[in-house]
Amino acid sequence: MKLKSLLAMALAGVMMISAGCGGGDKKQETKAENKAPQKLTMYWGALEDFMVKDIAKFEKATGIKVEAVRMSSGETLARIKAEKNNPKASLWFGGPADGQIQAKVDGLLEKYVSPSAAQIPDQFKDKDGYWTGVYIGYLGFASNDKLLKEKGVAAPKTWDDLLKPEFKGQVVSANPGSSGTAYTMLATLVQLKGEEEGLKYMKALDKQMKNYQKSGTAPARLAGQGECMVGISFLHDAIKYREEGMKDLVLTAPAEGTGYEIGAVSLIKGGPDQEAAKKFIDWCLTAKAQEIGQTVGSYQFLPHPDAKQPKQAAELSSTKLINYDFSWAGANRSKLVEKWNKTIKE
Ligand code: S7P
Repeated sequence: MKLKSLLAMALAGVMMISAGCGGGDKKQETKAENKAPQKLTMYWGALEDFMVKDIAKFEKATGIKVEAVRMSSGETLARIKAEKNNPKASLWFGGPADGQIQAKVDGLLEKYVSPSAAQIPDQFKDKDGYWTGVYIGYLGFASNDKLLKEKGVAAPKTWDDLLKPEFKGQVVSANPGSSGTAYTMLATLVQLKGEEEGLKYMKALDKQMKNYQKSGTAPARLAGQGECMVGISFLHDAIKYREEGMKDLVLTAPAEGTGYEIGAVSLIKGGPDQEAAKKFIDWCLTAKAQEIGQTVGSYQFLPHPDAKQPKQAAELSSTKLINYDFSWAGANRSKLVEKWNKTIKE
């Protein structure tokens, strides 16, 4: 009996010691984890200077270290698809919501209803909570006034004006497969004219093209540099380039109505650092964070009712917009791009 109780006591002692040791290690581990700076990897769809400024502010506010890669919408969508089983990034910021809606439909996003999203009006966020709007941009024509004057032609005022002989070989757009901007154009024309007529129009427009760019900001820049007469881009980008010195840029928007983007933010399914990603979403939806873009020339309208709208965008406020159907445009992105590719090759 004596031996038995001694053994029992000794065993209990060993158990206490090992429990004590384990607890100590855990405490140390937790301490180490708390000390390690949180990090976040994101894919970014807006301009680089906006990315650098936004991230610097977020890092300063939270101490979270951010790594970001700037890509066009089609590239981001393809990357997230390819990484589906081993996601490398947790967050997708910017670029027209269409890309993120396609990602939602393809099961690549995680629902996240940020407390900050309560402030964002319903028309600028997903009813199911998969994406939320961070800015709004209008599509249009950025023309080079000097080139127009040399040829004695007026800046285009309708979509059909782009098909005039004087613009042959003088129009630049991005490719709807890679670019969110160019996809907004494709989806706009299909919504305005119906699928058959819309694709017919795109085929006729293809004959007017000087070339297709990867990113939708390039056409406005190329028009500003005198490389083409007309670039199809979001108009806030043309305002930025004009302000940066491309004084020959003139802005027009199609009279029959134009499409627009809701630049969105969303959480990538299964990505690392989900907590940090949620913190970024909470932060970027605040009025103060939404105002950062305009400090570096990103003049999109802002969905937060308390955010100060960029005064540079005021010249766009009379633009006639179509009733752009984001759910349709997003869910049909891949299919429509395929049809466009087939149409222009025929
Ligand atoms: O940040 C300017 C901006 O126009 O860039 C995005 C634009 O679609 C470029 O991306 P793509 O290369 O995919 O076309 C817009 O979201 C944004 O307003």
